[in-house]
This record gives sequence, C-alpha cells and structure tokens, in this order.
Amino acid sequence: MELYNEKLEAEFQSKIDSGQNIEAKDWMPEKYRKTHIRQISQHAHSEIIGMLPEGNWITRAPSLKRKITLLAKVQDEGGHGLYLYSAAETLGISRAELNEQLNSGRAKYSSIFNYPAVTWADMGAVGWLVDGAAIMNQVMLTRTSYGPYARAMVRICKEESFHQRQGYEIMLTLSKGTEVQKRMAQDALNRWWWPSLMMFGPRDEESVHTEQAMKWKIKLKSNDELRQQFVDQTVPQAELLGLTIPDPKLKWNAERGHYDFGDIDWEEFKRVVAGKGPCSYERLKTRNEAWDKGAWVREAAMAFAEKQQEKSLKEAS
Ligand code: BYC
Repeated sequence: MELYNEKLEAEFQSKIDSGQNIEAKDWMPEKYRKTHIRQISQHAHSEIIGMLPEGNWITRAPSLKRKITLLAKVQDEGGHGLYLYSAAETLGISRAELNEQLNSGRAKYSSIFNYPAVTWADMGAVGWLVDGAAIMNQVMLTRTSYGPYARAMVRICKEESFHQRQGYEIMLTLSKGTEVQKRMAQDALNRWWWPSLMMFGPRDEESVHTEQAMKWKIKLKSNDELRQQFVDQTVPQAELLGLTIPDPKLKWNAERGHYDFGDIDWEEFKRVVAGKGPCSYERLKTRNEAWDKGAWVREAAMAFAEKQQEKSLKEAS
C-alpha cells in the first residue's frame, strides 16, 4: 500500500512539474486536497466579507455614476466568492460546511477587511491598494496547479483589474480636486498602506505553507517577493497622484533595483488575523445577520427546486 502511494505521489508530482493541471477526479495526496480547501475557502470568505466595507458606501456614493460602479464592483466580489466556493466543493467539502466555518468565526479571511472604511476616499484607496495587492497575488494563481481554482482565477483577475482602475480613478479625481479632497485621499492612503502590505501574509521565514505550496505550484512567488513587487509598482502610482506613502524609510535602492521600505507591524497583523481587528466583531455580526435574513430566499429556492423536480418526475412517468 505504501509503495502504491509512493508511486502515485511520484506520478502526481511529475505531472505538476511538467506544468499539467490536477483535476477534481485525479488522484491527489490528502494534504494537497486539504491545503486547497484551506486556501480556496479562505479566499472565498475574503471575497464575501470583502463586500462589507464597500457595501457600506453604496448608499452614500457621491454621484449616480459612482454608485452604479461601486454596486457592480461589490456584486463582482459576491460572484468571486461563489466561483471559489464551487471550486472548493470539487474537493469534497459542502457549501453548508463552508458557510458554517465562516459564520461561526472559525474560518480565516483576509486581514484587510477588518479595517474600517471611514470616508469616500477609502473607496478609492481600497480599489487602488487592496484590489491592486489582490491582483498581484492572484495573477499567479491563474497558473496554479489545481485546474478548477486556476480557471476561476482567470475570470476573477479580469474583474479585479477593473476594480483596481476604478479605485485609482477615484484617487486621481480626489487628488486633483479641492484641498479638502486631496487631504481625504492622503488620509485614506495613510490608513490603508500598511494593512495592504500585510495582505501578502507573514514574512517568508514565518510562512508555514510557502515551501510546500511552491513545490505544488500553488504559489509561484513567495509572500515577500510579491510584497516587494507591489511596493515597486505602487510607489510611482502614488507619485503620479501627488500623494505621499506614509513610510519615512521608503527609498529607491539602485543596487537592489527595488524600493527599500520600513518595518511592518507584525504584532498588529497577528492580532487582526486572530480576530481582534478594529472591525472583526462587526464584520462577523453583519455577515451572520445577512445570512439569517436570507433564510427565506434559500427556503424559497429549495421549495421551487423540489416542485420542479416533482413536476419533471411526473412528466417522465
Ligand atoms: N490575512 O504560510 P502562510 C480579496 C494566514 S483579496 C489573514 O504564508 P499561505 C478581495 C494563512 O492563511 C484577499 N490570514 O499561508 C480583494 C495561514 O493560516 P492557516 C484574499 C492570513 O496560504 C478586494 C497563516 O497566516 N486573497 O479577496 O501560504 C475586494 C500562515 O501564512 C493572511 C487570497 O486569499 C492575511 N493577510 O499564504 C474583495 C488569495 N496572510 O491557514 C476581495 C489566495 C496569511 O495556516 N491566498 N494568513 O491557519 C493566498 O495566496 C495565500 O493563502 C496567502 C497566504 C498569500 C494569503
């Protein structure tokens, strides 16, 4: 049995090494299946909880155009959550279990969504920085080894890039506006900068999953590599806006060909991931209320599906 597993595992790894996808019905090590359920479900939960900070601003958007755009973005995020839940379900976990893990507070979701969105400028900063960081990490996931996840990510990335641009365009409008608008944009950048850098996860030496994830081509770049790429890409964008990144240690390093940047507050990161972020309680409460209020929709959909099934059985007999 052990020899048999070793052979399967060797075949599995060589498939990954040669760039082939693993599909739902293919043999896979149990750890690969569990790792994917963990990552895909955390990602799906992030999309669902990620709807909340921006959802709060739909009724307060400053114009009809902004309102329609924000509404579309938040709906896209709901859609991303659903594709990802479907991808997780191909690995043998049920939607009910996934929902229960999120609603009970047992599941992790991205630290970033535990921060408050306090002004309209935050809609700009979230789109620009949070979606910008998300794309940087997610483009590599379009080439991840698990087929259903990789395919879901192709569509998600296309939509994320629109999200990033709409955020940047809000920042551009504010930074070219009145003094007060410019101050709002700067204040939003100040508050979202460091939490955005934390989105990439712990430093490489603290990242427990990276080594295995790289062998399985789940990750093609490490947390620190992606964080650096994000800083390098975002600094010129901030300059174009005429805004200052809130990091006195930020400096171009010609020798490395990258920006050096200051220390991240990893204690804050750990607190937020442990459920003690500024909005952690509120996010989970809102999520549970939405779940309870949606019960009648789920019941109606089930009743309708049962009726349809009865009808088609009758017609068939
Ligand atoms: N927040 O060994 P590591 C979005 C956890 S974007 C909370 O490096 P891994 C959106 C990690 O789960 C955001 N927890 O792990 C954007 C692990 O804990 P467990 C979602 C974090 O998996 C805009 C532990 O720390 N994106 O959805 O190799 C609008 C050790 O970390 C965080 C994704 O989920 C964090 N920031 O690397 C709306 C992308 N960072 O599980 C929505 C897919 C780490 O051992 N995910 N942890 O208890 C990934 O690419 C990887 O899972 C990560 C972490 C890079 C996030």
